[in-house]
Amino acid sequence: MAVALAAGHLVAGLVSPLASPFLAVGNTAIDLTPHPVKDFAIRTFGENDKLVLLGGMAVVLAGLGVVAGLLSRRSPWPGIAAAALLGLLGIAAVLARPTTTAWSVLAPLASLVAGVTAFRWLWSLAAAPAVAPGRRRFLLSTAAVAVGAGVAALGGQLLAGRVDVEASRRAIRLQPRETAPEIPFDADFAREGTPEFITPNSKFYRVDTALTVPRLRAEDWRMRVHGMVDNEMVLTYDDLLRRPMVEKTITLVCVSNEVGGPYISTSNFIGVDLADLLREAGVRPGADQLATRSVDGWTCGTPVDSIMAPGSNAMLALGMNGEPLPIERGFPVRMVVPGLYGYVSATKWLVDAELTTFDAFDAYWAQRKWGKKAPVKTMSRVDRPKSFERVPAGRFVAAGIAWAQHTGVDRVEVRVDGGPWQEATLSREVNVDTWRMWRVELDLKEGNHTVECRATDRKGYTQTNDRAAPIPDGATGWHSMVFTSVA
Ligand SMILES: Nc1nc2c(c(=O)[nH]1)N[C@H]1C(S)=C(S)[C@@H](COP(=O)(O)O)O[C@H]1N2
Ligand SMILES: [Mo]
Repeated sequence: MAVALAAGHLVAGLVSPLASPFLAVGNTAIDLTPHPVKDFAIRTFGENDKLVLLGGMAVVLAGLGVVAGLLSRRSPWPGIAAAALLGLLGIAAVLARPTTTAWSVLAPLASLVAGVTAFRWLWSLAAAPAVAPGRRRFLLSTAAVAVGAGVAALGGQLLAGRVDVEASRRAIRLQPRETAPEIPFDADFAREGTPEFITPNSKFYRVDTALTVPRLRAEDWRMRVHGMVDNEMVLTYDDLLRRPMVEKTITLVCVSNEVGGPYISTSNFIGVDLADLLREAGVRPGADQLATRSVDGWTCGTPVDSIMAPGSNAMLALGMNGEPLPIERGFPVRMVVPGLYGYVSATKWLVDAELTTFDAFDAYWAQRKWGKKAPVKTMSRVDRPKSFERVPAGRFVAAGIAWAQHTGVDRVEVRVDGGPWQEATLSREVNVDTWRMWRVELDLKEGNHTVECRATDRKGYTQTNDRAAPIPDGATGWHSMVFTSVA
């Protein structure tokens, strides 16, 4: 089993890292996992969900290896059949990946051949008369094969990492012509429990389907703008650097965020105006969807309207908080469109943009029955008190965040134990595309309490308390927190 996986990983390192059968099976598993399981994995393992998946696969494969070995005590055929079947599964997984190239199939083929050959050879040694020299020879050969597999796997890993993305990233200097306005000191209530206004890059939430982070150098980056356009374009990273560079403070939200969830962060994004670029390409009438594709094959569909509207602030982002995009954030280039959830707007490792229609094409999550269009819903969250926190009775300051992206938060109200709504104080607004913090002074009697909040946006819409799940197009409901006041 180890030899098969390692041989495939090594050949994939040479021809195309994502063709590694182990990774291809993992990526296919991610694509096929039903929502509840995916949500459970994200909730339970957070950013370690991918490591857990790979580890789980390794355990299952090792178990299959043990079973195949036990079944092969009299005849080698069960083991050979198992190696061949798993090899075929690897080939199928690699062929089904959207990133497959002509050479990709060599990697799972290497797995199949190496797996069957190694098994047959070791089996013939094991089947030799059970005398001491034969036994020793078998054990030594098995150890040698295991070491060889380790070396091959490591080699594949090194080959896959030979693209020096870190150096490419370090060499880049981004100088926005127009920088984002300074964040005022009263834009957050961090001392009272809200997040800091700008999320440090290392603390920004992360959500994507990429089992391994794509490694793409800025020098090698190309993006084709095509489909329903008058002038097809192929852009390089230098082409983008030559365009007017802007910096904008924008909040990003994930549709998978449950009421009260953590998948929201804010950054100073540096990049070029996306609407200008599409105007140059000349969008043909009728093209209502911008279908974008990541180098790892993930796709995204964005309403063209949302990008072209005056003041949309849609951009191709090259940087975050003064530095080039971190690699897991989509280096070298990602998309950002305020007002839309990330899965319909924020393509990372962006390499292709096609103007098309919503009728003609369904992107990754639309194929899985999520909303095709998904504007961010007006929301608020309690950050203090924390769940089941014990706080002193009497005067207490509750605090949290609210967002009504691209519209603006007008008001946040808070109530305790179903009592009267009390208007919270809002932090200074930075712009309508970012979150806003709230705080409110409460007078609490000793005992258990529930605090709830609800936001009203500038269109006059007040958050509904009707509970909706994140799927298909964003959760609704008031966030509430149960806590205790003690003397
Ligand atoms: N290539 C790629 N881009 C992607 C995704 C993905 O799975 N693959 N996920 C999207 C989703 S669902 C969200 S919420 C945002 C999250 O961006 P972040 O990880 O930088 O916070 O990226 C979007 N861009
Ligand atoms: Mo998301």
